[in-house]
Amino acid sequence: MSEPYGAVRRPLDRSARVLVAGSRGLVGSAVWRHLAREGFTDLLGPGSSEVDLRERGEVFDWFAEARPDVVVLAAARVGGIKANATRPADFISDNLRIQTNVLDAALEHGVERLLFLGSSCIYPKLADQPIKENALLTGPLEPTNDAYAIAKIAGIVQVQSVRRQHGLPWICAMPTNLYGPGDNFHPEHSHVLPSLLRRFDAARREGAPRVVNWGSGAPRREFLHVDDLARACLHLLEHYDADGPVNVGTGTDLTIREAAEQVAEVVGYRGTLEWDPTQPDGTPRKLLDISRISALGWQPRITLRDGLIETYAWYVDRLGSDGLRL
Ligand code: GFB
Repeated sequence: MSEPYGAVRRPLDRSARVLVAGSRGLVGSAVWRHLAREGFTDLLGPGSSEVDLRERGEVFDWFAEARPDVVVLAAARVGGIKANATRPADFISDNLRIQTNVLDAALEHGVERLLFLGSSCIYPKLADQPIKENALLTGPLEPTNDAYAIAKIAGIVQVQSVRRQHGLPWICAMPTNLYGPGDNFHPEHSHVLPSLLRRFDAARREGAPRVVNWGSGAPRREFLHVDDLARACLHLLEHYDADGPVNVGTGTDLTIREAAEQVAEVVGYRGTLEWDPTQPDGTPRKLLDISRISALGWQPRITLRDGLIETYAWYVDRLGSDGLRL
């Protein structure tokens, strides 16, 4: 049998100095927890008060001092459909600057191993489903997040260019829609699952008879728990070395309406779910083909239901009993 595309066995030294860029965010904090659990002893994750990754000089000074061996580039300006649609200039500018600075500094300081994290929104709006990695740059993007997607595509091409020009084994992973403990629960700017957890929790506490969600409820989405992504990140760093990005997802999706029903059940909200068609639906479907990473030996482990229960518990714990502090 032929080897899977890009397959290698290249374990990372547990004493390697690893920069987790974006270590305070949803993805970075999960990657940090996973690496610590796996025995990594020299993790670095400067916060934005230490290094503003948008500032080139600060990033280069930090690299000169810290000299990491490995970089996981999980830092990004992220948000849900409305944040992307209303602040595209911030999304393209911040993300281009963050990733260009970190990738350039990593190159200048000879970082051997690097993983860049993109997003499933890099693929064309109407790509064939499930979406294979080779769908990249084959059609127009979803307009609600084209600025973010273009920045992420630029990051992929920069990593590929470094591979080609400098021969470094840097790689890219493309996660599907993520959720989990540590997510942003802002009512307007967050992604759909934290938004719904917060809205249904408030409605249950207030005894509201109905909640109104955005859009038609018909779009389909795939949701991956961020701890599953964190395992995938280390797995790819140790088992993958090729030019093409690698999708990371669950391989199954559901409608937003079905997702909302699951959230209502987890929260214990028994009122009516209504839909506001004046709000954007975004892309109709975004299901990743995960055969590339599956062939490398990674599978998701956390079901949506278990993940929602855990994320809701984290939210309630974080907020205390009044549910109003975020
Ligand atoms: O998670 P979400 O904001 O991002 O929205 P996208 C997913 C779907 O849920 C859309 C619907 O069809 C929304 O209209 N939805 C229903 C809601 N109620 C709500 C709500 O209260 N809040 C939110 N946020 N959505 C993002 C991209 O797209 O996905 C980013 O904008 C990124 O670039 C991210 O790629 C993973 O899946 O539509």
